[in-house]
Amino acid sequence: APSYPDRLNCAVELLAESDGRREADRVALRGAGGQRWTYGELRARVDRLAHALTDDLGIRPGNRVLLRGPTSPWLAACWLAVLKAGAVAVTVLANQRPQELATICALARVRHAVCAADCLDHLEQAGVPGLRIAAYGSSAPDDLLRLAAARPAAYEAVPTAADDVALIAFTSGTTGRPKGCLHFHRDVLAVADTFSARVLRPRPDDIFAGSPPLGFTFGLGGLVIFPLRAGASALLDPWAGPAKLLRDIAEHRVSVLFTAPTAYRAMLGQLVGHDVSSLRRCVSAGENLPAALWHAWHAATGLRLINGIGATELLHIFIAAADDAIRPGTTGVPVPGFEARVVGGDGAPVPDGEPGLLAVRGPTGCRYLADERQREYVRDGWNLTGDTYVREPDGYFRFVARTDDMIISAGYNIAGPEVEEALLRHPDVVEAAVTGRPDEVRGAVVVAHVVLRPGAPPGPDAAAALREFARAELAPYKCPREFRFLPALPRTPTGKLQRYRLREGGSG
Ligand code: 3SK
Repeated sequence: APSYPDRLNCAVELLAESDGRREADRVALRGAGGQRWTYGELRARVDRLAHALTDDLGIRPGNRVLLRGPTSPWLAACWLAVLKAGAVAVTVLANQRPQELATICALARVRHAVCAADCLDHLEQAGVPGLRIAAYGSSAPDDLLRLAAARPAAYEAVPTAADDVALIAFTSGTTGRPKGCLHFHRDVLAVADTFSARVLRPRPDDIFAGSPPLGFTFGLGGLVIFPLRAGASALLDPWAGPAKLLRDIAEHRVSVLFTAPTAYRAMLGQLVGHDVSSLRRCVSAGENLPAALWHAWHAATGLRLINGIGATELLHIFIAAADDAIRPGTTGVPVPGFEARVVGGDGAPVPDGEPGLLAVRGPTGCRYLADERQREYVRDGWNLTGDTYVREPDGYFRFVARTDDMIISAGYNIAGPEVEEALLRHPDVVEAAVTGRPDEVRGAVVVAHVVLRPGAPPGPDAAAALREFARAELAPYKCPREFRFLPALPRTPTGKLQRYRLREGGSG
C-alpha cells in the first residue's frame, strides 16, 4: 500500500509541477466550447479561488463546503481550491432535489455552498438554515469567479494532515437514505496510486473523458484525480448521451474512457461513422459488466474493457484487471494495495467456487458520517460491500449479485445478473433486469423486466419468444415466469439500476 508523509494536502500534490509532467504550458483541463486550461492556468485559478473562499467568504480549515454544479473545469477548480484551503468538499450531484440537498446539508452540517449559477434554484429551495451560497458563472458583482479574479494568483496551501478529512461523498445506494462517506487527503492520492497507477497505468499524453458526474466518486477519480495525478488531460463536460460522447472522443482524441456498462451498450448501437481509434483504455464500473457486452465492445473496437468494482465507501475501484490479465465475465483480482475475500455470514472465508459476501480492505475504507450502518459495513477491519461474489480457484473474483437482490425461489438461490446475461444474448433485448415477486407457494418467482430494441413489438408474442429462449439458456428454476416490457429501466442519477422500483412496479 502507498505511504504518505504526515503533512499532506492532496490538492497540492495533484497540481505540483514535478518531473515535467505538469509543466505550466501542458493542457490540464478541457471544457465545452473549446475551453482549454493549461496546468499553469489551472494552478493560478485554483489559487485565486482559494483566496476568494478564505478572504471573501470566510471559509476556514475544516469547514464543510457543499459543491454543486454540472461537470466543468470550474467545478474541478473549486473542488481543488476547497481542499487547498484546508476545507472539506461535500460533493453532490447537480440534479439532486431540494429535499435531498436539505438532508445532506443537515447530515454534514454544511454552512457554505459553492454552486453553479445555473443550478441554484434547487439549493435555494432546500431552505437550509444559515447556509451561505456562493454562485459561480453568473454576471452578479459578487459572483465567486469575479471575486477570485481580483485575488492573487498564488496561495499558500493549508498544511493539512494526511488523515484530515478532504471529502465527504454521499451515497444513497440504490434504495434511499443517504450516507456520507468521509475520505482523508491520503485516500484521494491512494486511489490514484493503486487502481490508476497500477492497473490503468495512464500516461501524461493521455486525454481522459467519460460520463460519471464529479459528485459521484467514480467520476471524481476517473476525470479529475487520476488525470491530474498522471499529469494528463481531461475533458470535463456533462454527460449528454452516447452520440455526444462519441463525437467528443473523435474531436478531442480521447484515449482513456470512464463510463458504465449501459453507456458502452448505448455507444455500441451508434458506433458506425464515429472515429474511436484514439481510445486505448476503457474502464467500466458502476454496475456489473456482462461478458456478452465485453465481447461485443472488443469485437467492435478491438479494445479490452477494464471492468472494475468500486464503492463510494472505498472511494474508487478495488478489484479490476487490465490487458492480458482480463478474464471476461469476472471483475478481476484485488488491485495492488487491496485485499479481498469471500466470506460467510460469520465473517469466515468460504471455499473458492462458493458464493458469499465480498469483503475488502486496503488503504481506503468506509467511515460513515454518524451512521449506525458503519457497524454493518465494517467488520473486523473488512469492508462488506453488499455484493455476493465467488472467488474462482485461480484467484479471480466473479460477481453474482448485489446481496439484497438474490432471489430465493422454491429453495433455490437465483442470481438476477445471471438470468439477465442470458436474456441479453437475445438479439431483441437491449436491457434486462430480474427481480423476485413474492409468491405463497415458491417464496418468490422470477420476473424479467425487459427493454426491447426499437422496432421489436412488446406483447404476448415477445414474452413467449423470450420464455422459450430462456429455457434453452438456463436451468428451468432460473427461467423468468413473468415478462414485463418497459421503455427504460429506472436508474439512480449516477446510473445504477433501482431494482426496488421494479419490485414496486415502477419504471424509468
Ligand atoms: O459505486 C460504484 O459503483 C463506483 C465504481 C467505481 C468507482 C467508484 C464508485 C463509487
